[in-house]
Amino acid sequence: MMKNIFEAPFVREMCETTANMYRLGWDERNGGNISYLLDEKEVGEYLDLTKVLRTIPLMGVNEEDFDASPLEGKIFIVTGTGKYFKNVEKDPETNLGIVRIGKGGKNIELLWGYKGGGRPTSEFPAHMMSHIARLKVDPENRVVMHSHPTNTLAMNFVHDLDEKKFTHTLWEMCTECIVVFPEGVGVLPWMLCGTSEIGVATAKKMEQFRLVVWAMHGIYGAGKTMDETFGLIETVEKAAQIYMLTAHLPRKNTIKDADMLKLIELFGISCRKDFLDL
Ligand code: 2HA
Ligand code: ZN
Repeated sequence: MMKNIFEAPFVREMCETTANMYRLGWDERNGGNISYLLDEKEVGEYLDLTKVLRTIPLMGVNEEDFDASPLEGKIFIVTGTGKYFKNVEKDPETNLGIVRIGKGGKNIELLWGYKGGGRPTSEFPAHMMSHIARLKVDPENRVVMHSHPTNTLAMNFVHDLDEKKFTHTLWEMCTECIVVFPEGVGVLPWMLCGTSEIGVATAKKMEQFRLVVWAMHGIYGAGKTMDETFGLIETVEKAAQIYMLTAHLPRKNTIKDADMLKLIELFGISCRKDFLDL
């Protein structure tokens, strides 16, 4: 007896996370996308893995510059292209899909979802390349998340986009920022989204960072769990909010770099020391 896929923890997590992100105002219309690497054995409790509903080519992507073969056979649950985060919870089968990367990484096999002819997010190349990059650094990485958080975006328009300066300002805005993302935040200039080019650039940053800002577009996060990944973006967004609430006001107090270093020592972790001014 197969278990009910609508009750699968990974489907529930996708529903809850997209609903939270929508309610926070981060994912208007079809903005944002999530991909989540699943455990084959666990998925097998809910779906017959020999039953492929549809084979979907890796659309809009030049075969020579997007090689998904390192992910061959891996199964992901992914938000659908053109679908709204607002609607995932009430209709996961239309708005989400469970896909397996096909032979040679040339296509994907739909195992569940995308009811009515959907397909994975237009940012699928950036997601898959980010998974490949993160798995090399952290074999336990499972989640890649893209979103348009309001204050993070606002900050892109008024703050220097230099990685060190951008990270430093975020670290200064909340005491725990440096502990949550000690490696800092990668920043890409404005680039055309949905392309392999932005996927390659994002994945390159993902070798160093779990967070990558797409200037004047949004942010990418990666992590072992949905909570870790959401928490990373949430913490950046909180810091950006405090920055946007205070940037135009005279600054009377600040968290000093020497104090940030004390935090790093207290938590026994290492950080991008070259992002501090000591
Ligand atoms: O999926 O956010 O970057 C819609 C987007 C594209
Ligand atoms: Zn986007």
